[in-house]
Amino acid sequence: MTASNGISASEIADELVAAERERKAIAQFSDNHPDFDLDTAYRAQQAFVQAKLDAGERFVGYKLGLTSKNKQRAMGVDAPLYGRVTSGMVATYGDPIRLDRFIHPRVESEIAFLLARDIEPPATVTSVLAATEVVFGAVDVLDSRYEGFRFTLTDVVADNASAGAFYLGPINRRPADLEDLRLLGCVVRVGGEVAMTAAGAAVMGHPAASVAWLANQLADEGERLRAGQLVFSGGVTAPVAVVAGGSVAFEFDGLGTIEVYGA
Ligand code: OOG
Ligand code: MG
Repeated sequence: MTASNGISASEIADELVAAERERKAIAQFSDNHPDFDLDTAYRAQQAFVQAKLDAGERFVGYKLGLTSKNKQRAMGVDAPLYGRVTSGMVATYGDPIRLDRFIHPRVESEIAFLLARDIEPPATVTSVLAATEVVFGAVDVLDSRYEGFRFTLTDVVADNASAGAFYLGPINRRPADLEDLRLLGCVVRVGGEVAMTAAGAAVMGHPAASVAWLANQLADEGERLRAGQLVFSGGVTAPVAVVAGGSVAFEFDGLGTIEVYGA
Protein backbone atom coordinates (compact mmCIF):
# COMPACT_ATOMS: atom_id res chain seq x y z
CA MET A 1 0.00 0.00 0.00
CA THR A 2 1.28 3.50 -0.75
CA ALA A 3 2.25 5.58 2.20
CA SER A 4 0.63 8.95 2.77
CA ASN A 5 3.20 11.05 4.58
CA GLY A 6 4.31 8.02 6.53
CA ILE A 7 0.96 6.41 7.26
CA SER A 8 -0.56 3.66 5.13
CA ALA A 9 -4.20 2.73 4.57
CA SER A 10 -3.75 -0.44 6.61
CA GLU A 11 -2.17 1.44 9.54
CA ILE A 12 -5.08 3.88 9.53
CA ALA A 13 -7.57 1.00 9.43
CA ASP A 14 -5.83 -0.77 12.34
CA GLU A 15 -6.11 2.36 14.49
CA LEU A 16 -9.79 2.76 13.62
CA VAL A 17 -10.51 -0.91 14.39
CA ALA A 18 -8.84 -0.50 17.80
CA ALA A 19 -10.65 2.79 18.53
CA GLU A 20 -14.00 1.17 17.77
CA ARG A 21 -13.23 -1.97 19.78
CA GLU A 22 -11.92 -0.05 22.80
CA ARG A 23 -14.56 2.70 22.44
CA LYS A 24 -11.82 5.28 22.69
CA ALA A 25 -11.80 8.24 20.32
CA ILE A 26 -8.55 9.07 18.51
CA ALA A 27 -7.13 12.24 16.95
CA GLN A 28 -8.03 12.84 13.32
CA PHE A 29 -5.27 11.58 10.98
CA SER A 30 -5.23 14.77 8.90
CA ASP A 31 -3.77 16.67 11.90
CA ASN A 32 -0.45 14.82 11.64
CA HIS A 33 -0.67 13.71 8.01
CA PRO A 34 -1.85 16.76 6.05
CA ASP A 35 -1.28 15.09 2.68
CA PHE A 36 -3.39 12.03 3.58
CA ASP A 37 -5.51 11.81 0.41
CA LEU A 38 -8.97 10.59 -0.54
CA ASP A 39 -7.70 7.53 -2.37
CA THR A 40 -5.79 6.36 0.72
CA ALA A 41 -8.88 7.15 2.82
CA TYR A 42 -11.17 4.91 0.76
CA ARG A 43 -8.58 2.11 0.90
CA ALA A 44 -8.39 2.53 4.67
CA GLN A 45 -12.21 2.34 4.82
CA GLN A 46 -12.17 -0.86 2.81
CA ALA A 47 -9.65 -2.41 5.23
CA PHE A 48 -11.64 -1.18 8.26
CA VAL A 49 -14.78 -2.84 6.86
CA GLN A 50 -12.90 -5.97 5.75
CA ALA A 51 -12.01 -6.56 9.42
CA LYS A 52 -15.75 -6.81 10.15
CA LEU A 53 -16.29 -9.22 7.24
CA ASP A 54 -13.34 -11.31 8.42
CA ALA A 55 -15.05 -11.48 11.83
CA GLY A 56 -18.12 -13.05 10.19
CA GLU A 57 -20.35 -10.09 9.29
CA ARG A 58 -22.07 -9.88 5.90
CA PHE A 59 -21.88 -6.96 3.48
CA VAL A 60 -25.34 -5.33 3.35
CA GLY A 61 -24.90 -2.18 1.27
CA TYR A 62 -23.80 1.44 1.49
CA LYS A 63 -24.43 4.68 3.31
CA LEU A 64 -24.13 8.10 1.76
CA GLY A 65 -22.92 11.01 3.83
CA LEU A 66 -22.96 14.79 3.64
CA THR A 67 -25.53 14.73 0.85
CA SER A 68 -27.63 17.54 2.34
CA LYS A 69 -26.77 21.14 3.26
CA ASN A 70 -28.24 20.36 6.70
CA LYS A 71 -25.48 17.82 7.22
CA GLN A 72 -22.69 19.68 5.41
CA ARG A 73 -23.27 22.76 7.58
CA ALA A 74 -23.48 20.68 10.76
CA MET A 75 -20.17 18.95 10.09
CA GLY A 76 -18.23 21.67 8.22
CA VAL A 77 -17.49 19.34 5.28
CA ASP A 78 -18.91 20.26 1.89
CA ALA A 79 -18.61 17.16 -0.32
CA PRO A 80 -20.56 13.90 -0.33
CA LEU A 81 -18.94 10.59 0.54
CA TYR A 82 -19.92 6.97 1.00
CA GLY A 83 -19.35 4.24 3.54
CA ARG A 84 -20.15 0.54 3.76
CA VAL A 85 -22.87 -1.16 5.81
CA THR A 86 -22.41 -4.61 7.33
CA SER A 87 -24.87 -6.96 9.03
CA GLY A 88 -23.59 -6.17 12.53
CA MET A 89 -24.72 -2.56 12.07
CA VAL A 90 -28.38 -3.38 11.41
CA ALA A 91 -30.32 -2.74 14.62
CA THR A 92 -33.68 -4.26 15.49
CA TYR A 93 -36.64 -1.89 15.46
CA GLY A 94 -37.56 -1.02 19.05
CA ASP A 95 -34.21 -1.98 20.55
CA PRO A 96 -32.41 0.76 22.51
CA ILE A 97 -29.13 2.34 21.47
CA ARG A 98 -26.74 0.71 23.90
CA LEU A 99 -24.49 3.48 25.17
CA ASP A 100 -21.91 0.91 26.26
CA ARG A 101 -21.42 -0.08 22.61
CA PHE A 102 -20.59 3.36 21.22
CA ILE A 103 -18.23 6.26 21.93
CA HIS A 104 -20.56 9.26 21.47
CA PRO A 105 -23.55 8.24 19.34
CA ARG A 106 -25.71 10.66 17.37
CA VAL A 107 -28.86 9.98 15.37
CA GLU A 108 -30.29 11.43 12.18
CA SER A 109 -33.14 10.79 9.76
CA GLU A 110 -32.52 9.11 6.43
CA ILE A 111 -34.37 7.57 3.52
CA ALA A 112 -33.17 4.06 2.64
CA PHE A 113 -33.48 2.25 -0.70
CA LEU A 114 -33.65 -1.55 -1.06
CA LEU A 115 -32.58 -2.43 -4.59
CA ALA A 116 -34.48 -4.93 -6.71
CA ARG A 117 -31.99 -4.75 -9.60
CA ASP A 118 -28.37 -3.87 -10.27
CA ILE A 119 -27.90 -0.23 -11.26
CA GLU A 120 -25.96 0.32 -14.45
CA PRO A 121 -24.05 3.54 -15.03
CA PRO A 122 -24.79 6.27 -15.91
CA ALA A 123 -27.40 6.23 -13.14
CA THR A 124 -30.10 8.88 -12.86
CA VAL A 125 -32.99 9.58 -10.47
CA THR A 126 -35.27 7.71 -12.89
CA SER A 127 -33.02 4.67 -13.22
CA VAL A 128 -32.51 4.48 -9.44
CA LEU A 129 -36.27 4.59 -8.84
CA ALA A 130 -36.82 1.93 -11.51
CA ALA A 131 -34.24 -0.33 -9.81
CA THR A 132 -35.69 0.19 -6.32
CA GLU A 133 -37.82 -2.47 -4.64
CA VAL A 134 -38.97 -0.33 -1.71
CA VAL A 135 -37.96 2.70 0.32
CA PHE A 136 -37.93 2.99 4.12
CA GLY A 137 -37.70 5.80 6.63
CA ALA A 138 -34.48 5.10 8.51
CA VAL A 139 -32.24 6.25 11.33
CA ASP A 140 -28.49 6.46 11.00
CA VAL A 141 -26.71 6.01 14.34
CA LEU A 142 -23.39 7.77 13.85
CA ASP A 143 -20.37 7.14 16.03
CA SER A 144 -17.24 8.94 14.91
CA ARG A 145 -14.06 7.27 16.03
CA TYR A 146 -12.53 10.78 16.22
CA GLU A 147 -12.39 13.02 19.27
CA GLY A 148 -15.17 15.58 19.36
CA PHE A 149 -16.70 14.28 16.08
CA ARG A 150 -14.11 16.51 14.33
CA PHE A 151 -12.79 15.42 10.95
CA THR A 152 -11.94 16.40 7.40
CA LEU A 153 -13.43 14.63 4.38
CA THR A 154 -10.49 12.20 4.20
CA ASP A 155 -10.65 11.43 7.94
CA VAL A 156 -14.36 10.62 7.83
CA VAL A 157 -14.06 8.55 4.66
CA ALA A 158 -11.43 6.36 6.36
CA ASP A 159 -13.73 6.09 9.39
CA ASN A 160 -16.42 4.50 7.19
CA ALA A 161 -18.55 7.67 7.23
CA SER A 162 -18.94 7.42 11.04
CA ALA A 163 -21.12 4.32 10.58
CA GLY A 164 -22.39 2.89 13.86
CA ALA A 165 -25.82 1.33 13.45
CA PHE A 166 -28.99 1.69 11.40
CA TYR A 167 -32.70 1.31 12.05
CA LEU A 168 -35.25 0.73 9.31
CA GLY A 169 -38.77 2.06 9.84
CA PRO A 170 -41.86 -0.14 10.23
CA ILE A 171 -43.37 0.60 6.80
CA ASN A 172 -41.85 0.31 3.37
CA ARG A 173 -43.30 1.38 0.04
CA ARG A 174 -42.58 1.01 -3.63
CA PRO A 175 -41.45 4.32 -5.09
CA ALA A 176 -44.47 4.29 -7.45
CA ASP A 177 -46.80 4.14 -4.44
CA LEU A 178 -45.33 7.28 -2.87
CA GLU A 179 -46.36 10.74 -4.04
CA ASP A 180 -42.94 12.30 -4.48
CA LEU A 181 -39.79 11.46 -2.50
CA ARG A 182 -38.69 15.11 -2.71
CA LEU A 183 -41.71 16.08 -0.64
CA LEU A 184 -41.48 13.23 1.85
CA GLY A 185 -41.59 15.05 5.17
CA CYS A 186 -39.65 14.15 8.28
CA VAL A 187 -40.29 15.54 11.76
CA VAL A 188 -37.65 15.00 14.45
CA ARG A 189 -38.82 15.15 18.06
CA VAL A 190 -36.37 15.25 20.92
CA GLY A 191 -38.05 14.35 24.20
CA GLY A 192 -41.41 14.86 22.49
CA GLU A 193 -40.68 18.41 21.29
CA VAL A 194 -40.31 19.19 17.59
CA ALA A 195 -36.60 19.89 17.12
CA MET A 196 -36.18 19.77 13.32
CA THR A 197 -38.27 19.31 10.20
CA ALA A 198 -37.17 18.65 6.63
CA ALA A 199 -38.22 16.97 3.39
CA GLY A 200 -36.52 14.50 1.07
CA ALA A 201 -35.41 17.27 -1.30
CA ALA A 202 -32.86 18.31 1.35
CA VAL A 203 -30.79 15.37 0.03
CA MET A 204 -29.32 16.53 -3.30
CA GLY A 205 -32.72 17.79 -4.48
CA HIS A 206 -34.02 14.19 -4.50
CA PRO A 207 -32.85 11.29 -2.31
CA ALA A 208 -32.54 9.06 -5.40
CA ALA A 209 -30.01 11.58 -6.81
CA SER A 210 -27.73 10.63 -3.94
CA VAL A 211 -28.04 6.92 -4.80
CA ALA A 212 -27.34 7.79 -8.46
CA TRP A 213 -24.22 9.71 -7.39
CA LEU A 214 -23.04 6.61 -5.50
CA ALA A 215 -23.78 4.29 -8.43
CA ASN A 216 -21.72 6.51 -10.73
CA GLN A 217 -18.93 6.84 -8.18
CA LEU A 218 -18.73 3.04 -7.77
CA ALA A 219 -18.74 2.59 -11.54
CA ASP A 220 -15.62 4.76 -11.73
CA GLU A 221 -14.03 2.29 -9.30
CA GLY A 222 -15.20 -0.74 -11.30
CA GLU A 223 -17.97 -1.65 -8.84
CA ARG A 224 -21.77 -1.71 -9.10
CA LEU A 225 -24.77 -1.25 -6.86
CA ARG A 226 -26.40 -4.68 -6.83
CA ALA A 227 -29.86 -6.17 -6.41
CA GLY A 228 -30.58 -6.88 -2.75
CA GLN A 229 -28.31 -4.12 -1.41
CA LEU A 230 -29.58 -1.50 0.98
CA VAL A 231 -28.51 2.11 0.43
CA PHE A 232 -28.92 4.85 3.05
CA SER A 233 -29.11 8.09 1.08
CA GLY A 234 -27.71 10.46 3.73
CA GLY A 235 -28.98 12.60 6.59
CA VAL A 236 -32.07 14.65 5.80
CA THR A 237 -31.73 16.51 9.09
CA ALA A 238 -28.75 17.40 11.29
CA PRO A 239 -27.68 14.85 13.92
CA VAL A 240 -28.86 14.77 17.55
CA ALA A 241 -26.72 13.38 20.41
CA VAL A 242 -28.06 10.23 22.09
CA VAL A 243 -28.13 10.41 25.90
CA ALA A 244 -29.16 7.86 28.55
CA GLY A 245 -32.94 7.78 28.80
CA GLY A 246 -33.33 10.44 26.10
CA SER A 247 -35.77 9.66 23.32
CA VAL A 248 -35.63 10.88 19.73
CA ALA A 249 -38.57 10.17 17.43
CA PHE A 250 -38.35 10.36 13.64
CA GLU A 251 -41.76 10.65 11.95
CA PHE A 252 -41.79 10.04 8.20
CA ASP A 253 -44.71 10.91 5.97
CA GLY A 254 -46.27 7.59 4.94
CA LEU A 255 -43.35 5.51 6.27
CA GLY A 256 -44.11 5.43 9.99
CA THR A 257 -42.18 6.52 13.05
CA ILE A 258 -38.90 5.29 14.49
CA GLU A 259 -38.36 6.17 18.12
CA VAL A 260 -34.93 5.52 19.54
CA TYR A 261 -33.58 5.96 23.04
CA GLY A 262 -30.25 5.63 24.72
CA ALA A 263 -29.87 2.94 27.38
C1 OOG B 1 -20.31 11.81 8.89
C2 OOG B 1 -21.27 10.89 8.19
C3 OOG B 1 -22.29 11.65 7.41
C4 OOG B 1 -24.70 11.76 6.64
O1 OOG B 1 -25.78 11.20 6.49
O2 OOG B 1 -24.48 12.92 6.25
C5 OOG B 1 -23.61 11.00 7.31
C6 OOG B 1 -20.89 12.35 10.18
O3 OOG B 1 -21.77 13.21 10.13
O4 OOG B 1 -20.40 11.93 11.25
O5 OOG B 1 -23.89 9.92 7.76
MG1 MG C 1 -26.07 9.68 7.86
